[in-house]
Amino acid sequence: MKITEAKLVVCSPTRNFVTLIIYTDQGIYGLGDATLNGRELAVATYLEEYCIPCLIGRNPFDIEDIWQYFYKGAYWKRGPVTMSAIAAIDMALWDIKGKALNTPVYNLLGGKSRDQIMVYCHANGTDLSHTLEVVHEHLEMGYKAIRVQSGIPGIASTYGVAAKGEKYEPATRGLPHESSWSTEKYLNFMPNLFSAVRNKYGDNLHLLHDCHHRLTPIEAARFGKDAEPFHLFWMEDPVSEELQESFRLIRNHTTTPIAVGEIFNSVFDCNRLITEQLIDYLRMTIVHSGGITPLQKIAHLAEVYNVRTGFHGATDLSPVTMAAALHFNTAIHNFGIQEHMPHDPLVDEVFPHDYHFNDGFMFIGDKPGLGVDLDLDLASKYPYQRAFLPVNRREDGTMWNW
Ligand code: GCO
Ligand code: MG
Repeated sequence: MKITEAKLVVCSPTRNFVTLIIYTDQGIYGLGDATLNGRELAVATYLEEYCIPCLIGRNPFDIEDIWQYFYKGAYWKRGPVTMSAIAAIDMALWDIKGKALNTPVYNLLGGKSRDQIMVYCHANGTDLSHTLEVVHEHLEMGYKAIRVQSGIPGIASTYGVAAKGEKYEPATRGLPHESSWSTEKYLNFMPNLFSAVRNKYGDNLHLLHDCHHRLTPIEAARFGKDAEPFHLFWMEDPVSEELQESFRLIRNHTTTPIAVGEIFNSVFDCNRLITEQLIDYLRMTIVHSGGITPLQKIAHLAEVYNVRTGFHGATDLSPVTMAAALHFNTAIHNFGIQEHMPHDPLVDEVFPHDYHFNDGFMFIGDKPGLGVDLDLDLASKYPYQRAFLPVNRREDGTMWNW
């Protein structure tokens, strides 16, 4: 089998997605997601100018070799743009291999370790009582694990919360919005929210929270300690991730489990976190970390050190990534949980897929390959629209992590 052609589809059915389609001389094609929120065209150009010309004529079954060709062969290793581009190629090749062998991708990754994938959803409220209402709505939908984010008294806007009545979406059209931040107000407020959720809904619910990179290590240590009575499933991204040693300081102070990794793109972002057992859940995502091929190696390393997966699953990852993640989660032993932020129904129409949600779990179908397609006619009706993630400043105007 040979790769004959590859093309990119950049579309915006409510939000932007970049999709790579690789075609072969046997009529089989594969899909890969290359979406990097707010930087979509950088990845599309990288693929178009530098990767696609080198793909033509290769045997799509040689997944490892093709991966190394684009990773080692570029000389300029790592980085989110490069790794998202390689991920799209990798996903599409696994899709092709599954279709060619007439089997779902999870069978190529070791077979089924489980039949259902536990997911967590987002309960985002403008204030404490609104957040409690939204938790209730999600419990009614059957979710067993819920991430709570809330507006904070005295802070005009914060991560993860939309205006009342609107659906939360990280990126917005036009230039970046600015939000403001006060660590002090946040740290004082959060334990009240966790306590209110436990008082109202009891202990069975898995309770999660995303600090979204905003604390220093010692502040994160206080956050984790204050949260201990409410036994969180995890605190996510407590600190900015560049410095792996930060996590030792947090770890030394608290038993609240730690999740990190949604912006990681290589094993070298997390090798110490894993081998020194500084975290509990790895949130790397297939699209931003080079694809299924490298993540399989990372997940196997993590298994040895009792680190489980908890893959990123926000709406800025397309249904192609969600399908790839579900195959992956089905196969690996050390699966922990999967994030589920449902796509707009229009996105599901543009990307018809073979997975579904029921009563707190996701189920992957048994179509060959990844089990996702792209409706090209429908996609062409929604052209790319520039959108950015917000930026964030402290109350005195200093730029801060968003
Ligand atoms: C999450 C994430 C997202 C990111 C988004 C950025 O845990 O779901 O933090 O909401 O902010 O993916 O594009
Ligand atoms: Mg997050």
